[in-house]
Amino acid sequence: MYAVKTIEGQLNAQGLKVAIVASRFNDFVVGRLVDGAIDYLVRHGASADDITVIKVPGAFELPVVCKKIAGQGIYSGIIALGAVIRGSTPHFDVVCAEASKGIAQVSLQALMPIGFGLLTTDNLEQAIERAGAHAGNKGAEAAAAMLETVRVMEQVQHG
Ligand code: INI
Repeated sequence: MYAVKTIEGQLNAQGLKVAIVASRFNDFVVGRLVDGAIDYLVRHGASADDITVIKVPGAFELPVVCKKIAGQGIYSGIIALGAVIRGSTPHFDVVCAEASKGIAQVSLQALMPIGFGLLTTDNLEQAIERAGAHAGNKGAEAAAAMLETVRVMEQVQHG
């Protein structure tokens, strides 16, 4: 194979200040995503003192708070967590689309890695599966993605 330069992020969270922005709507599920994200970060070297959980009413409010804190220069990364469940949400598509688009926009505008842990499921059972049951914990996965991206961005900044 060719010897090419490869840049990869190490999954080391030591010294990282992280904000977890989490919706209170469907807190039964989102609380487990928050726990999964914190557990992942601490097991990868973060100090619990460096993790701040910020609660917002619902998924729709995630982007604006992410935007506010992304511009403050305090956090190296953000994890956005929520759960939109179709069964209980007449405006499911609107909430999902606006939350997803908004988070993506903030991430790009602020050049801030945001782990995307917004569950969008047809029913509560599917949400629970993704919040620490059969299908893993999407909060932990969002934390892992944020961490890897933070570490990649540190390296691409310096060539
Ligand atoms: N917010 C959620 O995070 N999940 C949902 O399933 C949900 N439902 O069912 O409507 C939901 N709605 C609230 C929305 O995010 C806003 O908080 C609300 O519209 C006020 O702006």
